[in-house]
Amino acid sequence: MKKVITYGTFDLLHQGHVNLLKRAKELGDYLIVGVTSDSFDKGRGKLNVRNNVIERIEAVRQTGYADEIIIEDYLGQKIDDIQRYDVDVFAIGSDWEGKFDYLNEFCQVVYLPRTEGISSTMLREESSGVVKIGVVGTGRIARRFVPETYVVSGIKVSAVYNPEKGQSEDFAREFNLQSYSAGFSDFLNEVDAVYIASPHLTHYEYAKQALYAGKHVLCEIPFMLSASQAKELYEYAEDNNLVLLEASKTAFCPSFNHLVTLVKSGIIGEVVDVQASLSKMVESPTRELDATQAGGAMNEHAPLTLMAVIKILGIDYTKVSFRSKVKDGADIYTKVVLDYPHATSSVTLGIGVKTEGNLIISGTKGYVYVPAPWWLTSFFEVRYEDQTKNKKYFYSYDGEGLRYEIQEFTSMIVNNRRGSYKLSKKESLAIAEIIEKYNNRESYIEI
Ligand code: C2G
Repeated sequence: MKKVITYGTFDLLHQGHVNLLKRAKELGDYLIVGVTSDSFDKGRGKLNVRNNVIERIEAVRQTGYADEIIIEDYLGQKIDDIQRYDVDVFAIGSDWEGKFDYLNEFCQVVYLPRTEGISSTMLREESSGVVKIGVVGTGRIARRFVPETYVVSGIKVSAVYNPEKGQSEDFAREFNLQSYSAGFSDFLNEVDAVYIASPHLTHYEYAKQALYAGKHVLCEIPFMLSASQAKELYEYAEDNNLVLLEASKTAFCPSFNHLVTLVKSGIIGEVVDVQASLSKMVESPTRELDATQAGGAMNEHAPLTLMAVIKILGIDYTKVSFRSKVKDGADIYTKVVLDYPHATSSVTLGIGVKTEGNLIISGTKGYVYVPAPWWLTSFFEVRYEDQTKNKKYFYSYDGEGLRYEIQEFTSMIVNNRRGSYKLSKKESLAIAEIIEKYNNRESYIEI
């Protein structure tokens, strides 16, 4: 019996896929189809796959060509499969011409003609169009954001806004965008959504204007410096069927998501303490150390660290208190203690004080250790008294890591989803509330 194997994502299964499967089947007697797992596709930068793995497997099954369907979950698996299933022919579409020649060592490799004029990407774009997003602000994070959108299908940066004409034009030239500096409403007319990466104190106004103009908003951290402003905008977005998402990048990273689900599944028992720290030294004069521009360790670093605490312990804390070391009006170091009915937590934040940048979640059975920089989580370890039970988890943290929040934002727009379980409105509001309490100097001690 001649065995053939082929692989694919088979998203929004179309005639091109059907032709390919038919041709592959004709090469032998028995066809094995490897359908990529959702995590494998994420890992190789296919971030906007519409159908989940179950739907994609079902679609392949319904073509009637597959004698057996397997899941492709890791790089290098093709070599294992070919040997394990004693495969004679590996077949794949001609868009991969030459890319799988290394499999010749294990079986015959055949590149089959690709069907022209149809692709999953085309279908995805046709079904929902491409979200045109405008960037507000031209600083470091905005500069990192634009290239990250290139790997997410279904979204395209088309315009940039900065009231400083020169800066807007430079940015526009660098990334081939439409530049706006005078009219914010002209800029809004050009786009479907905005990414706000402007100075902290401008977030609320820009977000509000964008929402009022009917645009979806992805807003950098610190999202809003007041809970009432955040609440007002979330309510407006909800009433007007718009997406408003806090760009807390780590909240959307696969590794962090997995960490949260593992902890919530009880692998370290009952969680008793979460300690998250983050320090980044900056040199004065800079906006980050300027109290009049909402600088300081708390405003800069609390959003990500509090997000981690809240994702693990929830929003129902019983008490919050703050300790800060202040220089020229801005906190260069702040420690926040957040108590819960049966647990405690702390976040330590430095901007003019250097401290560790790890995340430790302690439980009654063990603890999770995420080394610095935990917010770019690509590795963590679950540790126990009996060290033979320790387990290390590794992930790929691709690019600048902004692609995950961009993917979530795009998916919310396209799939008409207005909330994200990865960072819910309630969680985002709780973070804004704690930051506001700090800025109002509630339960605050200067050291
Ligand atoms: N295909 C085709 N004609 C099209 C579109 C796709 O013949 N118009 C073929 C592709 O060449 C591939 C298969 O259909 O052989 C599945 O395509 P995708 O779902 O896009 O999967 P792909 O990303 O090519 O994954 O490990 C996975 C494999 O490397 C292939």
